[in-house]
Amino acid sequence: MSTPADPAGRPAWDVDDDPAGEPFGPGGWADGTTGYAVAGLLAGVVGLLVAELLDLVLTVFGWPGSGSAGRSPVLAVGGAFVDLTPSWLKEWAVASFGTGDKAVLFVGMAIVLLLAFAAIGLLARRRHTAAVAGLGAIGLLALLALATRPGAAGTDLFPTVVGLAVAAWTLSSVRTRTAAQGPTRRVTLGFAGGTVALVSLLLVRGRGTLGAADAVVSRASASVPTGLPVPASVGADLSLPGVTPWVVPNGEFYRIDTALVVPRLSAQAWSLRVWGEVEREVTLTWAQLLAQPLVSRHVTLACVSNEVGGNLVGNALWTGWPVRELLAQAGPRPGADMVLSRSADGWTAGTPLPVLTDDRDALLAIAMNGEPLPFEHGFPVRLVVPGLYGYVSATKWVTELKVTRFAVDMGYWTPRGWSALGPVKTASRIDVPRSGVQVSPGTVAVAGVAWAMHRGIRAVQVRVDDGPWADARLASEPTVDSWRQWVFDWPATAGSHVLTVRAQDGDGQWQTEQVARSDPDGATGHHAVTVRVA
Ligand SMILES: Nc1nc2c(c(=O)[nH]1)N[C@H]1C(S)=C(S)[C@@H](COP(=O)(O)O)O[C@H]1N2
Ligand SMILES: [Mo]
Repeated sequence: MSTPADPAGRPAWDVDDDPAGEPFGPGGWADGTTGYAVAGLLAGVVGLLVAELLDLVLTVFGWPGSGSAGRSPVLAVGGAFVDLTPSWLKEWAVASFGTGDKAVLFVGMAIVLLLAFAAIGLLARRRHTAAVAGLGAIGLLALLALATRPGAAGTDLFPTVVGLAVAAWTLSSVRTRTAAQGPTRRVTLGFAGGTVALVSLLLVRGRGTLGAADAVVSRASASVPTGLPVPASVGADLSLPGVTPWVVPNGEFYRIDTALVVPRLSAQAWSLRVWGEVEREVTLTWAQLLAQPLVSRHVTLACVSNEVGGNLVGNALWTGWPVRELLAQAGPRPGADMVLSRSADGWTAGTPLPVLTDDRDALLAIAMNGEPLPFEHGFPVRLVVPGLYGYVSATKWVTELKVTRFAVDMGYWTPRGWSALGPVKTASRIDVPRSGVQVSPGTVAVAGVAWAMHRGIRAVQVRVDDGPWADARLASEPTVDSWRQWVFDWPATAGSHVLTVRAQDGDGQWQTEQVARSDPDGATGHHAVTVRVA
């Protein structure tokens, strides 16, 4: 391969047809190419920094943006990307990164943006207008994302417009200076400093505490009513080492949502509007909710994206008010068959009306394991509905219940390739021994959890290799709305063995061995682990 080169040995794409304008000699870190790339990076980063800083300053001074991403161009583009993600990509992201999927999204966005800024800088070397147009295109995308966030207002665009102007100005002035004198040391330092400042700013914003001091105070001072009867759970936890505890502590509970920044609402400012096909619209405030007769219930939440053997499932003690009482006050009209619940950040779930009004105690929950809901899990109020996957029921930061019909409305995930109805499928999981480990011959406790929320678990069986199914011993089942622990004493013999588990629900149905992926309505198949006995 031969690259046409000029006398200085530069590749063709780097040859300046106007040598008088070439500021740098060939080679060295600060040759023309690097200098212009860094100029583009500086312009982009400074523009973003200005926009994000403006948003933050306005928020801290009590004027938060109105859209779900506030006025942050980074969060708006990230949020739009999440909303536009096809279900296979979402599946892959959740399967590969779990709750870390958001960090991966931001790192990916950063790489794409930095490459684009560098390319714009290189473009600026020859064609300044094209470079500015490139900046404009990126800015336009950000503005589009901002304008289409749920709840967005025109004023949300202001910081990004300012940032865009600053980016264009920076690019022009740095370019002129680069052409005149060449040294890019200050520019590089400026870019490095700007990047550090931008990342710190986004981290602070991402934690969501700045500008939400009232929410933090509100949660810290929110007290869960004491003296409520805690439902009995004797014998539900076998306390076997390595088995997920029957009640999962808040800090270990799985988290799944589309929120790039956890919404931080103040309970005092919160209200829930019930409207749509109802006799009377009702608005419930925090104080009114606390004055209701609250109950505590153990309920297991499961994510439809959970793979066979996966851990996007957990059991907690939820305290709240049965939502059927609130719906009864509003009076659903005949013909209504769905409640579209909406969160403060515009996410929605479509839940069958009968599931919310029957005797199963679907809750407007205010507490999780005796504490006010953690922000990540929906403070101040969320829905918890026994028997349904979270994506059709468990709305966190809930602010609205629209009584409607499946024929009229759809929850967030339905147009994205997920089923409108999401009853939990019967499943079982082996927690110990873990797949791939080595155990000693003799009696080995094979144990785990099984779940079929609101139907309950009647039996669990374990199979060794191709042997017969054998009954596992079941822990007690304080409620059919929670998962159930099980243990099987396995007389392990030397060699490599495959252990498989299956569960039967309270209706007598065995979980299917048919392998299905999680979209559109939940994964199926038997969980199996391979262990070596030696
Ligand atoms: N506001 C809001 N609520 C939401 C979601 C969301 O994206 N936004 N995701 C749902 C999904 S898919 C699941 S599985 C559960 C998870 O609840 P957790 O994060 O408290 O475990 O929340 C549900 N509630
Ligand atoms: Mo989910």
